[in-house]
Order: sequence, then C-alpha cells, then structure tokens
Amino acid sequence: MTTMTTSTLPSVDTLRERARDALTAIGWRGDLGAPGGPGLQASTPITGDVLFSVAESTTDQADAAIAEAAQAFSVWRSTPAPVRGALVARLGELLVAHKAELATLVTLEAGKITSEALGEVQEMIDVCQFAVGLSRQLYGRTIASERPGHRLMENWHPLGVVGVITAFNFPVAVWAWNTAVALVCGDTVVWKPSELTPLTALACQALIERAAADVGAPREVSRLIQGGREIGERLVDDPRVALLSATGSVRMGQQVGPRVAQRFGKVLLELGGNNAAIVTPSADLDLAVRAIVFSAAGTAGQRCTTLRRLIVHSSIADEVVSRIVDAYRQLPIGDPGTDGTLVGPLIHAAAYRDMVRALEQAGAEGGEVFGGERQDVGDESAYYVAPAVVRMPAQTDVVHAETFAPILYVMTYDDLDEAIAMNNAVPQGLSSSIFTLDMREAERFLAADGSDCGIANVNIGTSGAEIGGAFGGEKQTGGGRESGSDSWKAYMRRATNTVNYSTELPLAQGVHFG
Ligand code: UN1
Repeated sequence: MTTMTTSTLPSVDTLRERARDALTAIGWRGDLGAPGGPGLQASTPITGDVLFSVAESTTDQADAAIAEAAQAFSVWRSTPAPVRGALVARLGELLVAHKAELATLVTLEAGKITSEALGEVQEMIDVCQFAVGLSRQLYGRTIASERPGHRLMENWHPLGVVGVITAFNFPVAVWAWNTAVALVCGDTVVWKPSELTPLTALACQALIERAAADVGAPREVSRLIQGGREIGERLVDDPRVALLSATGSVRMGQQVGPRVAQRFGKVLLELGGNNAAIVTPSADLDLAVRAIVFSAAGTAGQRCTTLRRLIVHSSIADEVVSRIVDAYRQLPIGDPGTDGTLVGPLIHAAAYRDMVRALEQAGAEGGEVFGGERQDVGDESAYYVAPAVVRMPAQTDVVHAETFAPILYVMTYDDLDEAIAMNNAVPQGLSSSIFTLDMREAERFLAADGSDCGIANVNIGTSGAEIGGAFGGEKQTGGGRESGSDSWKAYMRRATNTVNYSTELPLAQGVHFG
C-alpha cells in the first residue's frame, strides 16, 4: 500500500528546546539531566532519542509521598467539598492557560498529533469543570425508615489516599480524571505515571502545586512519584492507599488486583480493550468509514478504545474494506507536531515488534493484510507504520488479543445475532459500536443481550468518549469506571446512618427483645 509520509523530522535539539520551553512556561523549576544520566530516560518516539534524564523516586521517597498524602488527607477530608472544588477550578484555569504547552509535551513524549494532544488536555479541562460542579453534588439519599421517628440516610465520605497509576498513551488526561474527582471527593492523590512520560508528569505536578498555592490548599494533596514497577508496587501494597486506580495491561491488572484485594484495599482497573464495530447494510457508509478510520488509525492505534475489529455484513464487506484501504492511503504519516499529520509514531521498538508479530500471525491464520509497512521516516530508532487492515476468515487467536498498534481485523457476518456474539466473543469488554440506520438493530445492540462492553455506541466510533459518561469496561477490562456520571462513588465510602429521634426503641424487622 502506498502511503503519504512526511519524511523530515525536527532535530533532537529542537525537540529538547520545545520540551524545555514548555516546562518553563508551565512553571516547572527543576533540573533536567543529560541523556544517559541517572534516573529515568525521557525519550521521544518522534525520533526515538532520549531528550533528558529525569530524577527517579527511591522507594523511601515513594513511601514518604504516601505518608505526606495521608497526612494531608486528615485536613483535606474535613475541608468543605465546594472549597475543595475551588482547587480543581484553579487547576482547570491553569490548564486552559497552558493548554498548548502541555499538549506540546504530550506530543513529544507520547507522539500524539497536535490536535489529539490538545484534545487530551481539553479532556483534563472538561473533567476539572465536571468535578467542580460535582463538588456541590456529592449527594446521599434519604431512605424511608420502617420505624416511626427514625431517619435513614446515606452519607458519602472521603476514602483516603488514592494511588493513581497511568499509562503512556493518555499521559495527562487519565491523571486528571482521577485527580480532579478524587480531590473534590476529599481524597488525596499519589500518582505514578508511565516511565515513558516523565516530563508531562512534571508539568502536571507543577500545575497542581501552583493551583494549591493559589487557593491555599495543602501542597501535599497531590504527590508525584516517578519510576518503574518497584515504585508502583509501593502504592499497590501500602495499606494507607485506600483506592488504587490503575490503567494498563490486563497482565498488570491481574497482578495488581489480587494484591490490593489481599489487603482489602479498593481497586479501579482500566485495562485492555479489544473494541469492535458492527457495520450493517443500512449504515451510512460515508459516516461509518470516517468514524472507523479515526477510531482505528487515530493515535496510531494506541488508545485503549482503539477500534481493533470490524464485523461487517457480508453484502457490503468488499466495499467497506476498499473504502478504508483508500482512506488509509491518504493518511499523512510522520512528525506528529507538523500540521496535517494524522498518524504519528508508535511508542517504541517493542510496540513495532508486537505489530509485526501480530501481522505475521494473522497471515498464518488466513488473514489478508493491507498496509502495516514501516515507513521511511527518521532513522532506525523511530517507528512509523502505515495502519493495517487485515481481512480475516474468522475471529482467530490473533484477533482475540489486544495488540497496541494500528491493526484493524475485518470479519464478516450474515445475521445480527451472530455479529453481536462476535462482538462479545473476546476476553476484553471496553468499547463497541454499531453503524446502522435501523432502530431495531441499534436497540438490539444496546439491550441486555446486546454488546457486553462498558461503552456501546451507535453511529460513532469506539474511541473518543466524552468525560461526562462513566468510562471503563467489563471482563478483562477490569470493571472500573472513571471520570463522569456517578464514577465519583468509587472515590468515596458510603455510611448508612439511622437516627432515632423518638422516645421509643422499636427494633427493625418487628423484633421484640425484653
Ligand atoms: C485510554 O486510551 O486509556 O475515549 C483512554 C477515548 C479517550 C480516552 C481513552 N477519551 O478514546
């Protein structure tokens, strides 16, 4: 497949300068080490080079951060929720003011195209606004008591320290989903970002600390620890961490979930997706193809909501595939910071190797591959690929696995029940879509025996969810819900209170005792 590539990339010095300028404008004051220095290597997938070395937390520092957050919690939990909201409102204002600079860092570290990087920061702003409103809406219920002179009610209280572990692909938005909501709920936060995105993390930390200073909130309400697995494990195992909210692979979730459960901590898991879209004969194909291309090739296939499986009615499959392949040919691939680019790089060599391996396996399992070639952009250490479309004879093994790369497997169906069964036949359950103009098909997809995913859409793709809804999925996706709707309840504990304002002591269930 011939593709459009922009073959020239900015020099590493230019990228370093951009990173430094953005951090300075955001107000981060610290030292960045030279590449190869001690600590984490902050690299960019744009060229594959290391930009700086960044201080890494020791396990003692991680423990100290948890202790500070636990200490701050004792003050923060008693701060009125609308006052807590003022901190998040200020964070939102700072994000508006520094949107472009933070997006620049997202582009540098995660390789997102500018528009998607700006969109990610907008998602942070949106969730801040949502959380500020929420700070006056942490409602409990009053329940009719069966006893005279009694009041039965629910009160929601802050939980404690929330540990947040995030992935490279949404290096700032997922922190904001958790932090904005946790802070208005009266929790304090300790964040361990991906080792691949330490600079965006420094920027976010600078902004939250500035917001805290501006509104007079304790600086320790939100802490940052940077490092690898060993550092993340401090959050997993520390009993002071009341809730661990972790985004990442199913494997990570399988390790983290039981460990937190062992100490009766709470978890909120947002793990892998293997999202499908069904395209029915009645679909508006112009709209469907646009949605499919954005969901499958956007972010170079590196969203957990990326469209990975297309289940197309056999009568239109050839047309749909040929339209997608045509659209893919016109996707400019290259420097994500250049206007017009739609597909940036894969995050690293391992991601590329996984893609190659999956395409080989797909071929061996009977797939016919279009695209997927590595592009001649940058040198050996940068991994730019053409998005791939693979026509599969069935949902074989490779289709059941999530490969974090732009591979869209296409299968056909003849009967909608069969298509829904295929949608549900994978271990993950994050997002799903149906393209149809037939309301019976749409409603069937959304019904209890329809899509089994946490997100089920009609006539839009699987990715790009708004923050107002609860975000997350079922099965191996982990079951957690973040950001909007009533996801806040995961960040609080519920107390059921019964108040007797009578002079009698009637017992529930009509029990008499003495
Ligand atoms: C993720 O990939 O971890 O729905 C989050 C979306 C974005 C969030 C994705 N709003 O695609």
